[in-house]
Order: sequence, then C-alpha cells, then structure tokens
Amino acid sequence: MTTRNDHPAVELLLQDTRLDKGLKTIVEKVMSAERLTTEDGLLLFEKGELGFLGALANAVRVRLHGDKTYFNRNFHIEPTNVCIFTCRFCSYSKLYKNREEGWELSIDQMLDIVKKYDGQPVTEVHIVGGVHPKMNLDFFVELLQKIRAHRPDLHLKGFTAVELDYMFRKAKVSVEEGMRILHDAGLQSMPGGGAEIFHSDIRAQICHDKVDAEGWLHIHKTAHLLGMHTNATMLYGHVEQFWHRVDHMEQLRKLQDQTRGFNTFIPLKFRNKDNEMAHVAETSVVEDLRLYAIARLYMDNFPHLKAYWPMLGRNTAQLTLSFGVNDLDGTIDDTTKIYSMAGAEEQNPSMNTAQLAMLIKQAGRRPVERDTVYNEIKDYTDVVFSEEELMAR
Ligand code: V47
Ligand code: SF4
Repeated sequence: MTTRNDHPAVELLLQDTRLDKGLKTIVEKVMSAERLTTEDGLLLFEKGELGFLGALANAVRVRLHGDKTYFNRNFHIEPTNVCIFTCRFCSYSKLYKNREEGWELSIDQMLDIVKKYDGQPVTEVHIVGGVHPKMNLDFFVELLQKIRAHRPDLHLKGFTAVELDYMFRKAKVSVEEGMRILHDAGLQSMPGGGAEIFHSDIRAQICHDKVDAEGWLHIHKTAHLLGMHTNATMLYGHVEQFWHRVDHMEQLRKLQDQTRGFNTFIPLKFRNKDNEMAHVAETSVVEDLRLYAIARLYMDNFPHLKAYWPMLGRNTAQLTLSFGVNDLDGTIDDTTKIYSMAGAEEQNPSMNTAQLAMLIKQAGRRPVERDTVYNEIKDYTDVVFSEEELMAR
C-alpha cells in the first residue's frame, strides 16, 4: 500500500489547516484504501476543489497503475442509426418512419468494413448502433459468426444493454438464453453504453422508453456470469444533480462487488448539438476533470477509468490523465459518428498509434497498448517515432 509520504501533494493537502474536516477524513480513507460512502461522494462533488481532487485521484491512479496509460487499436461498426427509442440527448438517431435519412448496413457491408482492416494490427471491433426493429437476434448472430470466420483473432465487443434488451424481447428469449446465443456466436465482451443516469426520475426526463436501471444491470450481470467482461458508462452534465451521479456509481460498485465483471468505468460528457436538449449548457472542462477524479476515488473496485477522447476532445482527454484516468480507448479510425454528430471537437476521430502514444507521453505517462481485456501488448515508452509516423493517417 502507498503511504502519504509517497505522495507529497497529498501530504500538502493534509497540512492545510483550512481543509474541511469531512474532506480531511476522505483523504485519510483514500490513503488507507478504505471505501468512500455515498455521503463522502456527495461531499466531494459539493466541496472538492480541482487541485484537491486531482492530487488525491492521481495518488490512487499511481497506486493502481503507476504511470501506465492504456490504449488499443480498434475500429467501430455502427450497423444503423435508425432507432425506435427517443432519447432526448441523442443527436444521432432517426426514427423508423424517417429511416431514409439514416443508414442501415447489410451484413455484407459490415463485413466489407472488417475486410478493410485485413493485414492491419487492429485487435478489437466495437459494434454499437441504434435499435432497428428489423435487425434482430438472428441477424446479429449471423454477423458475429461471419466476422469470427473471417478474422478469428479480432475481439468482438458489441451491443449496449439497450440493444440487447430489445433484441431478446423481440426474439422471445430470456436474457440468459440470449446472452448465451450471442456468446456462442462469438461475442466476447460488451461496451458500457445505455446506462445514462440510472435514477428513474432522470430516465423519465431524458430516455423514458428504453431499458431501465434494473434491466441494464441484469444484462451486465448475466454477461459477467457467463465469464464476459463489460464496461459501464455514465452520461453526465445534463439535468441530473450530484446525488444522482453518486447513486449511479453506487449501483455499479455494488454489482461489481458481486461479479468483478466490469473492466472500465467511462464517464460520458453530455454534448448538446442538434438534439432535444440543445438548450442545456455543457459542463466546463474544470467540471469534467473534477468528475473524473471523483469517479476514480469512488469506484474503488473498478480497475480502469477511461476518458473516451472522441467525445471529450484530445486536449481534455490528455488533461484527464492527471485526474485519475489510465485509459484513452483506441485509434478509432474515424468509424464512429455518435459524438461528432453531437458537436464534439473531433469531427473525424482518428489517431494512429504514434499519435496516441505521443499524446500520452506528452502528459508524462507511459503509453501501453492493450487488448480489450487489458492484456498488455506493447509498452511504447521508449519508442521514438519518426515525423512520418506522427503525421501519417
Ligand atoms: O449510451 C449519446 C452516449 C453512449 C450523447 O464501453 C452521448 O468502451 C454525450 O457507450 N452526448 C454510447 N454522450 C457510446 C458508449 C461507449 C463509447 C465508447 C466506448 C465505450 C466502451 C462505450 O453514447 C450512449 C449515450 O450515453 N451519448 N448521445 C450526447 N449527445
Ligand atoms: Fe437510440 Fe441509443 Fe440514440 Fe437512445 S441513445 S435514441 S437508444 S441510438
């Protein structure tokens, strides 16, 4: 265990005679790896200043991972943006009646995307999209089987609990049966989308018609019991209050205590372009950094904290590395539209390995390529990149 003396910044915090008593107790707890309560979580949101939170979250990050910062080489497939649901924060989806304004990829078109990466060292395909009434369980089983047959070494990570809930209900199979069918077809892990904010009062305001918290947690628990790893997200910075965020993280922490199946917690900043919540102002970068730090302190049983750079922008993502974050997701290769359509700075998100590794190095951290389940592939700390490599697409 690290001691305070290993962290001079934390020692300085404790010497501050004006430090709130509750915050001081939190420092003591964090440094002795004692779990924070929901009250502690709330106090951090209410009173924790940026420097205080950063110093503390960084101490935890260093205890867990040293200076390592993970990334992977991946691409996304978004089968469709046609969706039967009406989340008010979504800038991406089209209703079925307006489907000619959106896209619907066939299995062959999606296989062509996979084939574009033949011979390239990508390790993961991330498949997620809208909930299309005609893309059913059989369709996705065939897709997974065909990708697996074409490229068995590619890790198949796919489908939010929202997509799965609809897919299984439509196919009239239980969550257990449905997950097993997809797992047998090649699905290896699940992304963390669709969680938003679990509390029903907030769901009623922002995403009233899709799977609720209980359903979301049940699907992830079922995947964990099958031996699959999954991620968890939290969409923050819209109509929720601080205690809703703490409640959300608490529910995830409880499930993780039971299953240990979550790899990564991914806070997602609400972006407000071209959606029904465009009148809601976005959070400031300071608020974003505070939230990442609090997540690192609160989610003590989540091994990894990810800043998803296509949503935050690469500069803010780089800053989060000093606020508890130890993972930046992947190279992406301009294959996702969810955030560019919602107004993110990254309109064509793509970074090659050299660029991602440099971004991490410039923040004083060690870039380590990982696979989806965090096996280390290569440490890039001592790799020197050429000008061409850094400029290449
Ligand atoms: O659930 C949609 C979010 C999520 C907006 O597990 C928005 O590795 C901000 O979950 N502003 C889907 N966020 C994406 C997702 C994800 C992304 C990257 C990696 C992983 C992973 C998971 O996108 C949705 C929703 O919370 N979202 N619209 C918006 N306007
Ligand atoms: Fe559909 Fe997902 Fe958009 Fe909600 S966030 S409308 S479920 S695509």
